[in-house]
Amino acid sequence: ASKNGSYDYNVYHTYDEIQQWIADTANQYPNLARKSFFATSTEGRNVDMLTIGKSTDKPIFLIDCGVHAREWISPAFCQCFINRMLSQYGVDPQVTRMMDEMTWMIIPLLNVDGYEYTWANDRMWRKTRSKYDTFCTGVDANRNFDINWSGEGASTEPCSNTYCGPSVESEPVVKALSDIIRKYKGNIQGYIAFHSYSQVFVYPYSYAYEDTENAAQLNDVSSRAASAIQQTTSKIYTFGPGYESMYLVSGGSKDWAYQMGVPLSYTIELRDTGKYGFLLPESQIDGTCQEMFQAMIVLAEEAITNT
Ligand code: PAY
Ligand code: ZN
Repeated sequence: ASKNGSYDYNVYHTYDEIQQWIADTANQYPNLARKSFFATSTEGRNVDMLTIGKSTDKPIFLIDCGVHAREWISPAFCQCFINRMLSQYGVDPQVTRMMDEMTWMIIPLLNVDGYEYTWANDRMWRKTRSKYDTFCTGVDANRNFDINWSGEGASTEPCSNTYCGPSVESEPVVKALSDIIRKYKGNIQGYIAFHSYSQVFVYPYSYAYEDTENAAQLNDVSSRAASAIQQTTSKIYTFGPGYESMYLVSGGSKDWAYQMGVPLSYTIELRDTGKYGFLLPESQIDGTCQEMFQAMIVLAEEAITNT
C-alpha cells in the first residue's frame, strides 16, 4: 500500500504494516507530518517517530503507544489519532487549533521487539526482548526509567513481568524516550503513555504515596476528559494518582516525565475493564478512538492554555 486512503484503522496491524503506514503517512502529508528515526531496538528493529503539527516549534505534546507489547489497542489508538489530526486539519476547527498551537511528537509503536513477539510467539508478552539472564528474557520498559528505579512496585528478578532491568535506561527505547524528554526539557507541556486495560487516567505519582504540586489541576483535567468520554460512548473512565488509581510503580515514564518538568503527565489506560482485557476485539477499536479523541481535545486545550 503506497497511499493511506485504504488503510484499515479498525484492525490490528503488524510491526511491518505500522512501519509502512508511518512512512506513507509522512509522504501523504508533507506539510503537516514528518517521520524521524527514534531508536534502534535491542533486536535491531527501527523505531520511528511522527511529528505532526502546522509548525515544529510550538509547545510539545509527547505521546507514546505500545510500550507494553500485548496492549494492542494502544498502537491502534495512536494510528487513528494521527489519522484524524491529519485528515481533519482545516476541516474540524478543534483539530485545526490542536495542530496550529502544539507540536505533536508521537511514537506510534515503542516496544517493537515485544510487539513482534506477540504476533509471532506469545500474544500475552509484555516486556522488551533484551536478554540479561540465562533463563528469562525481557525488561518491563515502564520500570526502566530514572525515577526511584528498582524501588517498590518493580522487580529485580529477570523472570518477573515487572523486571526493572540491569540498570536505568538499559532498554534502547527507554533511553531514546528519556533522551527526547531531556532534549526538549522545558518545552514539553504534555506527555501521555497509552496503555491498556482498565479505563483510567493515571497521573503522578505512582512510585510513592505522594501528590504532585499540581494534583488539583491533573485531577480536574482528568475529570473533564472522563466526562467528555461518557458523553461520547457512555464508557466510564476513572482517574486518580497512580498510588491510588492503580498500584505502586517505580521507574515509570509518566512519573519521570513529570519530574523532568512536564506538567500534564499521564498514563492512560484504554479499554476495556477486564472482559476481554488485552485481547480487546477489533470491533472496539473505533469506539476507543472516538471516545479518546474527545478526551484528547480536553487535554490539548489544557496544554495550550497552560503555556
Ligand atoms: O503509570 O502507574 C502507571 C501505569 C501502571 C501500568 C503498569 O506499567 O503496570 C498499569 C498496567 C499496564 O498498563 O501495564 C495495567 C495492566 C492492566 C496490567 O498489565 O496490569
Ligand atoms: Zn501497560
